[in-house]
Amino acid sequence: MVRMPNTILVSNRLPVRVDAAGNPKRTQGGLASGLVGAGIDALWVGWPGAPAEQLKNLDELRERLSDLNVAPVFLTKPELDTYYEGYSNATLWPLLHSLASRVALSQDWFPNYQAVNQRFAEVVLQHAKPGDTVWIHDFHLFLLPRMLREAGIGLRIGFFLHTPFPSSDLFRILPEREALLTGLLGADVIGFHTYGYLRHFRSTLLRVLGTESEVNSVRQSDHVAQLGVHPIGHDHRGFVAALASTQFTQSLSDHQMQLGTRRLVLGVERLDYTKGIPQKLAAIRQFLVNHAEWRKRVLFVLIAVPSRQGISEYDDLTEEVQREVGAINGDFGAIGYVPLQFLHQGFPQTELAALYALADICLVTPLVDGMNLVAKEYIACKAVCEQARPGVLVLSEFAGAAHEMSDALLVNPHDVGSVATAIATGLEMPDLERRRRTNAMGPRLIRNGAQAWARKFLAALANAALPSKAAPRDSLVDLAKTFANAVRAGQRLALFLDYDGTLRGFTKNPSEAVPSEELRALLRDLGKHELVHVAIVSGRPADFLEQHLGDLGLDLVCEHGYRWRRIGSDTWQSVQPGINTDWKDHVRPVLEQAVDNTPGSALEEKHSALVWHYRRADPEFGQWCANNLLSELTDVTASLPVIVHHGHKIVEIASQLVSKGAIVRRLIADYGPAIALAAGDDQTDETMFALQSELGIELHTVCVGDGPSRARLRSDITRLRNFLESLRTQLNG
Ligand code: GDG
Repeated sequence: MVRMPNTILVSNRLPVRVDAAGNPKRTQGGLASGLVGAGIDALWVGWPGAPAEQLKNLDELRERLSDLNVAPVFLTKPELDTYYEGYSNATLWPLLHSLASRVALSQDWFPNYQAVNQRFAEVVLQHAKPGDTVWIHDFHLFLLPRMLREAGIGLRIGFFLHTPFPSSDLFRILPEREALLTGLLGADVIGFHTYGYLRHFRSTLLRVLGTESEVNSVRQSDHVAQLGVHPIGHDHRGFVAALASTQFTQSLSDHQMQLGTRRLVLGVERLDYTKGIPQKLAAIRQFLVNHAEWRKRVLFVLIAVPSRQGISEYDDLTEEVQREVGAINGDFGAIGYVPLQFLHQGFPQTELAALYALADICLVTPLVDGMNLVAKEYIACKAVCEQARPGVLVLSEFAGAAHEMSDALLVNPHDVGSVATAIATGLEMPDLERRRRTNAMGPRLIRNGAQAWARKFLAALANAALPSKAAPRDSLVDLAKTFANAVRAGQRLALFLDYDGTLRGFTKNPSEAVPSEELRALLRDLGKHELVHVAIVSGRPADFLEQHLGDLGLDLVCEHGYRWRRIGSDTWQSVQPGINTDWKDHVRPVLEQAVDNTPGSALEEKHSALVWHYRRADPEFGQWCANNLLSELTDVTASLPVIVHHGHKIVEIASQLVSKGAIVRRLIADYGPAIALAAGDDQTDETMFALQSELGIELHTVCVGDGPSRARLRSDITRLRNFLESLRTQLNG
């Protein structure tokens, strides 16, 4: 086994159970054996399954657990009531499964959810070293990735969600939606079972946080979170071992004898409302009504492992199910024939394997399910077990597994009639056809078991860039020193600064994005130095720049270089007098149409440009309308002297002769600096950046943001501001 002491797994529950006498026993869940089978010897951090009040001598227990490579997070009864039963199970679980009517909200739960996530972070950090890999599992710990990142020790952080991720409209119900998403985005890799869940997650980021993402990544100021589809597999090695055991052989022959010539339809699940057990019973009832010929010839065995007992919703469900099971047996049973056995208990894996091997049908009909491993185990068992009878899987379309198992009989579990028909189809299906379906799915499932899943996820995490322990070296910090030295040596310095997205962040309403007093003072101080020239080179109209920056003693350039107002003058002049703007009459109607079609969008008219703003529109619809508009403008502007520019939530049509680059070239000729800097965030700033190879001065170019750019340096608004502040300090010092 490869020893990898630097991997830490974190999940709500540990793969050990502490019994009443305080003795820890390893449990063999799919996840645990998947990870062991993949050769990963990891420390496991989690809750040991009993409230701290019931456990004696916690220090000693911690010691004993460390022998099993396990680090416990002890939780008290009040913490479990709020963090676990409350926020995790009563709020997040139904919400993530899109069962909005079951979502319970209480303001009392989230504070402890946060506090317990913090406790998990503390335990992880007690064991983690820089460079270690931490793999976090499931929705109980949505806040943990960010907490670990903020600890700043340079961990590789992975997160895997075992449930579905719902549509943004549902996720938005949560009062704490921003905190949860921000917490999760602290991870380097975030994994989902299906592409559909990933798509929902991306659209939720956009709608809740306004964060745009790529198909497989989310850029943030401090790191990039990779998004991946990593469908979990079943623990194949565990099943093969069970199939080779004597207990299996014994169970198989016992059950075979009990069944006789009768056919077996099997269901295996936790007793949870997501699993659709009442609907399954309704389908069984309908089948028995519609297919009297099968009565007495088929036996239904439903294994429902007790889950979350003591919670009224689950207890009510158990009662409802037991009542209907009794009713079905009463209605369709006969002397010596009980059609339906409902077993509210767990069984050893060998027993389960024997039932899989014998079952003619496995009925997996959750209303919604992240993946569903029973479906995979059943087919894998049919594929590898020589004694197995051929069988067919009836599978809900709403289980993640349906994406990988198209040779099952796929059903809508809400459509009781169609499930009843699928049971009949499955029972009547020829063995040859059952084997064909198993062979079509089995080999792929076997290759992609839990071990392969863990290996692939950890490989994706290993490829994620390792954050450095120290804060990232900021080349702009060095540049401030270089600039200050040059000025001290008597050289002239010029700063060409875009405004929106460069000096100031965007707001929903552009008129609110005004400079703070600190920013104004900073620009004033820099511009005051006799060897330093500062020009604000913006796309804004003249009156905005005049109003907010006009008293600072700076050169102001508006509308991307259409007009300027030089230091010491109070009038605006056209940079290139006589630019023709007759083209506006052709373009304006197209933009007016876009405003009508896109609620929340608006048209802005500048002297040299027309701008369609869609920052306040629905983000996805706005993007879609912008794409339509751009394709329409391609035709409309083909013969006009304009440039069409798609910027941050804007589409701008501007005169071709106007450019920031052209005006910066003139200002440089005028100032005569030895050294200069141009900073900007969008496509219009690229014309400034293009000058870096053209002019005979040292021009440093800074792109504020992540998009493609020819600028040599990257920054964000805060770091650029820090750079300017550091320059001011050094110039004054
Ligand atoms: C969550 C997600 C996702 C069941 N009864 C017995 C028993 N089992 C085993 C099965 C299977 C496992 O429990 C159940 O896994 P599922 O995937 O079906 O469902 P959840 O428990 O809801 O799991 C789910 C999963 O996480 C993994 O990401 O697929 O969507 O909800 O392995 O065999 N095992 C034994 N006796 C039983 O009586 N020994």
